[in-house]
Amino acid sequence: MKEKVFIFVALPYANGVLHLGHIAGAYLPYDAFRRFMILRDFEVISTSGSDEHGTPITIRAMQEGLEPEKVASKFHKINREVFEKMNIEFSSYIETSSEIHKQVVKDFILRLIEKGYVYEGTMVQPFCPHDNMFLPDRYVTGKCPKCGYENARGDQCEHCGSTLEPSELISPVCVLDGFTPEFRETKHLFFRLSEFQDRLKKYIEERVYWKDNVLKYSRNFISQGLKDRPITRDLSWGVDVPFEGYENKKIYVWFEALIGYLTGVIVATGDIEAAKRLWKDPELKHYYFMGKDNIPFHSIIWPSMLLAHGEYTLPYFVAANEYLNFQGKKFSKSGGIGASMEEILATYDPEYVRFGLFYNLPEGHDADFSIEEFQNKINNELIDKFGNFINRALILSFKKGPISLDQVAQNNLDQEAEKRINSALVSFINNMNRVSIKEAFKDWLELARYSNIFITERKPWEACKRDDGNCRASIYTSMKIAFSLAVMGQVFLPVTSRKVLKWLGYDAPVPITENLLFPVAQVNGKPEKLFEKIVNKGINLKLSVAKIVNVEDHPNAEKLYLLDLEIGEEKRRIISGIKDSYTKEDLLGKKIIVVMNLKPAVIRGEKSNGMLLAAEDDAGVHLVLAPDDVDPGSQVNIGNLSIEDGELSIEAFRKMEIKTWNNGNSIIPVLNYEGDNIPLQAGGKSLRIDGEVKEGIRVK
Ligand code: B3M
Ligand code: ZN
Repeated sequence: MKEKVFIFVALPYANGVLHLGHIAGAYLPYDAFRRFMILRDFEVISTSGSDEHGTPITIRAMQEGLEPEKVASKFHKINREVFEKMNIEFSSYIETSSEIHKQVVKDFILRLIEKGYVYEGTMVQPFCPHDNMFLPDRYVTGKCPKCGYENARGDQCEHCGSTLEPSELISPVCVLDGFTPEFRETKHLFFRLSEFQDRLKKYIEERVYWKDNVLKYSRNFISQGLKDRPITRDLSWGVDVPFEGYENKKIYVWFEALIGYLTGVIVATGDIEAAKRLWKDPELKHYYFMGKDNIPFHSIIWPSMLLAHGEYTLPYFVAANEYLNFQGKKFSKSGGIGASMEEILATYDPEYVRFGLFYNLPEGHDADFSIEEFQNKINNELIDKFGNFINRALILSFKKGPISLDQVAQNNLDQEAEKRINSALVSFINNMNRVSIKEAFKDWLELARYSNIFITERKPWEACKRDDGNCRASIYTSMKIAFSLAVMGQVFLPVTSRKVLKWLGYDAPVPITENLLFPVAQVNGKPEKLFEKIVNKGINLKLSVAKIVNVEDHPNAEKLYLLDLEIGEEKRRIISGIKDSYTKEDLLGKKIIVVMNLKPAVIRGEKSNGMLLAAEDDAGVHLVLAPDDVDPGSQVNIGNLSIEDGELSIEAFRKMEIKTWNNGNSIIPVLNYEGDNIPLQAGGKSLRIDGEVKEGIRVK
């Protein structure tokens, strides 16, 4: 019988498209670990899902003018597609608004009520008299009482990670209208967290094998004393409270989302009894992956909930990564900093994205992601080192035909290579076992770098010209390195590794062991090139951010404006036919996008030196705007295409298909280039379309 493990990864809020920071912080390390455990012959049940309730969703819904369920199902679908493309897999991926989840939560909470761990109490909560509603969690912001950060949210300070109550914020304001809230008394159900102080302290003390960041945070949390926590909210979107008098309230989103792990196992196994049986087993290990702001919920709250419930074992491992920044700034779904996964996947192969993120995993400390460095790593490391070596080794072996181990007599260089393979494998396995994914990736990468050195020094092609015993040995050893890289690589680059293993004659996944047996070096079918380098193709379209500083009527044309623009140091005048949709006042100060290298034209006696980007639908014309904090004069990037010099004719410009694309968060302009939708960006953020816009409009 296989040993069973659960591997969980935090349920992402369905309020936006996941970005690289999320994927690097939690989902990719999770996926590597999941693949590793399967290849180590564990039976793995893994789960995650969309966290669809709570204020992150309702606030987003309000901003978009949509119902919360619409927002949730929209991002659930998009994020599932992101995972699918990235080959990040789950035994089950739930939605917390599903009936099954609501039922599991209800049963869980009823048991806690029955056992006396949940009680009714009153508390003061911020209330906005203007909106006539209580302001739970993210409906208030203010200064963090712990670190002084100005924009802390009512549930947590993003800056120092402290979990907060809205009443703790200094100078709180309502996010809906900026009003200062009153504080009113309201009743809520409370979870007796204080009851678990001693047991939790002992539990954390025993987790000596956890990483420093998680241990430190958890110890600190406990040392401040565990306090009872309200687990209901004055909200209309969420899981119903199974308690009389709570018809207008919902369960606190964190409290029910954590129970989502149980729902996930029930969905994966098909029934509650099976799930219970597994989870009760004292031998069962469950692992959790997440970003660092989720630590206390997993290392303290969830274990306490499980203890209160009484039927389940506690988390074995809580792993949390630090943050990945984007070109020096913090990723922000709402602030539009950093490309969303949809944008990235529209431009790059998922295996490249996986490689780039493993290379830069924010494990142990924050890391930074830049497009330029990413491209360099793909070209110089993945392709020039790994890809190139695999190619050389496989072609040599293909030409030579099968070589079995007993035919070879290895020389010193081969023996050195064998040692390298073994130590890489041992270290890789140790690191993966300790959930040190980045270290394990380094073991792999080091062997990949060495592979090139080996083949260059060993020169199988020369030995093969002489056709002595060295020829077979050198090819065999090269192939064993290739095999080992592919076996370990199964956890990082699943598609690439499968391809290589298939050429080597392995159709099924190859289990990972310290002693890899490699009886015969052979290649099935002519091996092809593994990768294509990223080349920045050139395009003759120069776009810049321009600020409108003056607007006049065209003296000879009723429908046209003359716009004076400031583009950094440069000043320009263009003519534009947007009078039906914009007044002069609307236009003044706007940061628009101008085609810089268009041949100037004279329109009804006035000279126009450029053209602005705008989209059109039934409602009229909508300007394409630059992100707010990007300065006039900044160049607009078109994916990774390099901008070539030269003047552009209007005909050539019209042939470039610029269109709009719904990226889940908003409608953005993209350039359709050789079949790919390449987002137009300034300052690392997508451009946006002004105003309320329907899907499918085209840039004018
Ligand atoms: N949805 C936090 C987040 O997306 C949260 C995790 C729930 S795991 C039970 O950052
Ligand atoms: Zn803080």
